[in-house]
This record gives sequence, C-alpha cells and structure tokens, in this order.
Amino acid sequence: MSYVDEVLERVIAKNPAEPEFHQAVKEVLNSLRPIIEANEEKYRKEALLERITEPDRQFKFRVPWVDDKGQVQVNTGYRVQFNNSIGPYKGGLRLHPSVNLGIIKFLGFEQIFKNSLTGLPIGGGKGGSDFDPKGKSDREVMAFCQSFMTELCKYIGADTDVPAGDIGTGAREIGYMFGQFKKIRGTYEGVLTGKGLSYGGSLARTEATGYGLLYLTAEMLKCNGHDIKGKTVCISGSGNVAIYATQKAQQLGAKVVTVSDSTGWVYDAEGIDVNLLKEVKEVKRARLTEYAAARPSAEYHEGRGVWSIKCDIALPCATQNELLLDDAKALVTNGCIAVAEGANMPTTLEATEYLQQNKVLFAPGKAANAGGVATSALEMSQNSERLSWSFEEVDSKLQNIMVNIFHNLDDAAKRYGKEGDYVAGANIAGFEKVAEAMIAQGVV
Ligand code: NDP
Ligand code: 2IT
Repeated sequence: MSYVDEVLERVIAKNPAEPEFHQAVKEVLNSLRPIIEANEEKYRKEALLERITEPDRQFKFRVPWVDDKGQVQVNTGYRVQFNNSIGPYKGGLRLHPSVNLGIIKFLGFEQIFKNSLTGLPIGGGKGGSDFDPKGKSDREVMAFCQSFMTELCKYIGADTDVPAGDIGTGAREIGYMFGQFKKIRGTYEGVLTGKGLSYGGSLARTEATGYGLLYLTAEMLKCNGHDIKGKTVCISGSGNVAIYATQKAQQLGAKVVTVSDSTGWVYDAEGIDVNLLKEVKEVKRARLTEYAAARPSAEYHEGRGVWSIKCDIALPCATQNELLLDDAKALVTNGCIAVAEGANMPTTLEATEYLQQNKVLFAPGKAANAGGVATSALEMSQNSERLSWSFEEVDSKLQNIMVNIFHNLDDAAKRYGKEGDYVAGANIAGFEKVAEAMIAQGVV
C-alpha cells in the first residue's frame, strides 16, 4: 500500500466520527501524492504524514455562564494547536451550535497549509465552542466570552497561539475576550487579532478575507484570459466574508446577484445593495427577509438555492459542504467559469472533482480565503512594533500577498505536472515549507 493510503487509513481509524476532519485530510493527502511519491522513503522514515495529521495538542473544556433569566448554561470550548513549525499557532474561533472536535480539527488542519501559503510566519490552530450567539443579549455574549477566555487564556499568548474571528465571532466577541485575557493575565499583548481599532486592531482586517478572495479570483481569471469586469457573481453567506466579497466584487466592476443565510437566500437582479446588507447583518443582526422587504428588486427564497442562479463566478462564503455535486452540475450547465472558496471547505470532494473535470477554474479556500489570516499576521506585526499602518498600506500588502499566493500555487501545480489544478498547487506549495521546517527541527 502506498504511504498516503496507509496514513489515510490510519487517520480514519484513529479519529472515528470526525467526517469533516477525514474529508480535509483526504483532500490534502490525495493531492500531495506526486510530492510524497517523489520523497517517499525520506517522509516515511520521518513519519512526516503521521506527524502532520496529529495535532500538537488539543484542549476541550467546560464553559459555564449565566443567562439573562439567571439560568446556568454550559457549553463546550475547544482549542486545537495543530502545528507550530513555521510560527505561533494562528487561527480563528468558531461559535456555532454545530461545533465539535472534528470540525475544529478540520479547520486547524486546513489552517496549517493556508498559513504557510501566506508566506508569513504563522502556524496552524483553530478553536471555538458550540455556543450560539444568535438571539443572545450583549450581556449573555459577554458572559460566555469571559467564561470561555477564563480557561483559554492558559494556553494562548502573542508568541504562542493567537486566535481570531470565524463564524459567529466578530468584533464584539473579540473585544470581550481581549478584555478578559487582559484582566486575568495582566499583560497588554497582541493575543487576539481582529481587535477594534481603538485597542490594537488593524485597518482593513474586517474587509480582508472578502477583499483577498476577490484579489485572488481576479488574478486567476486574468491569468486564464478573463476579466472580472462585467461578470455576474453568485455569493452564498451574508456574514463577514460574504459582505466584503460583495463589496470588492462590485468595486472591480462585477455584479453580485445573490447572498444567503442559514434560513434562505436572496436573488437581487439589480445587484446586491451592500450598504443595506451591512445595515441588516452588521447593525441589526437581522435575517435576510429584512433585506428583501426593504429592496423592491430582491426576491427572497426559503432554504437552499443560490447555485441554481446563472452566473459566471461562484463564491461560496458561508460554511463547509454547502456546494454539493448537484450544485456543481447546475453551475456547469449555466456556464460558470470559476469557483473560488471564501469559506473553509464549502465544496464537497465530489463537487470539486466535477468542477475541475468540466474545466471550471477552481480556487480552494486555503488559498482563496487566506487574506483574512494574512492580514491578522499583519496585525501581529503592527502590535509588535506598536505602530498602526494606514488602510492603503495594509490593503496593498494584502493585494501583493494574494497575487503571490496565486502564482505560487500555479507554479507548484506546474512543477508536479498538474497545470491548472489549483487544489494540488495550493496543497503542495503550502506543504513544502512546513515539511522542510518540520524535518529541520528534528523529531519533536
Ligand atoms: P459569519 O458568522 O460572519 O457569517 C457566516 C455566514 O454563513 C452567515 O451568513 C451564516 O448564516 C452562514 N452560515 C453559517 N453556518 C451556516 C450553516 N451551517 N448553514 C448555512 N449557512 C450558514 O462568518 P464568516 O463570514 O467570518 O465566515 C464564513 C466562512 O468563511 C467560514 O467557513 C469561515 O471559516 C470562513 N473564513 C472566515 C474568515 C474570517 O476572517 N472571518 C477567514 C477565512 C475563512 P446565519 O447568520 O443564518 O447563521
Ligand atoms: O479561517 C480563517 O483563516 C480565519 N477564520 C481567520 C483566522 C485568523 O487568525 O485571522
């Protein structure tokens, strides 16, 4: 049996009931086959694949808090420190009722390669909780965040592990967590990114994931003879990534006609009104029905359906496994030329394969959404030098990083005879640096 197959079997056997983690490992290891086969003896002796698929450590803890009725609630908190070969653990905190260890491990595993692709010195980690911020008062959210950080603060630090936002964790949650870290540990340090601008946050971090997604998508299109200007775009999600992807797509001259949330989706033939979307989602924290009610050109539909709309470019920006094989077929039938993942692993393995077989340009999340964590690393740099850079400076660094990521994965794919396979390119380019660092640092 090949080394890759042996390790895949072992990962599945050792980590039962973690389907998302299995999916992420399968995608990465399968596409690393050319580089693993070229170095099989060395990597086997080093047990490199066994080591890279086993987190350095993982924390799971009780998070008790008191709700507005005086009732004690109990959630579960997680932090998985996956790999710090090239820098401190770095990755977001997801707050969503679906969170479990397997989901945090898939996200942490992806983060290793994504962070490597940024070219910046950050390792891979992820955390979160099954707490649902939806419908909670500010005080309840604060109570949860304080309790969560009371435990998490033992394991993190500006040079050890630097969490940030993800689904359900935005500026409000990061603020409460930062306050509690400072209160308990007594140090003022860049222990979290995505902070508010008044206390060490970076300009352009809020926009970074969505903007970065469009910078990479535009470069991918350009290198394949297309122009993003004038294209029709379908976006899923209506959170941080989706909002700023919509905004940048419009700035680049494309028309975004859909957004979605967990209950339904909107088709807006005149193009999404991003200011209205921000008002509904960022200020009122309301449902998309409110967007549709305020916008005559918008149709609201219950359930799923974004990928049934005819578009040139599809940008899934909500969550994992939200673009299925049937969706991929509909996109191909409708003439879609490119899919770029704003979310982490939004496209199933079979949908990805179908899109690639049908010559749809496909940019995987670990490359396409790396602008968020890259800008987090820029926030860490600013915190270390105790300075703040202008919006333009951060944004121009972000653009350079995204263009470089695309060329690095394009080159890596070509080097291994996989031209145009950006999934393989991203995994190979991300893996090479981490593998070299792991081997150089010995058996640790
Ligand atoms: P937000 O919480 O701001 O928004 C999430 C959006 O996705 C909401 O519209 C939400 O709808 C929808 N959504 C979440 N879970 C589900 C679900 N199970 N089914 C259907 N819809 C769902 O999160 P972000 O925008 O920050 O994150 C979106 C994706 O991007 C995630 O995969 C995240 O890991 C990834 N990402 C985020 C980065 C960042 O910097 N924030 C960086 C890189 C990747 P509703 O409000 O109804 O729940
Ligand atoms: O998935 C991701 O890359 C993020 N949620 C951002 C992580 C970060 O540390 O900024």
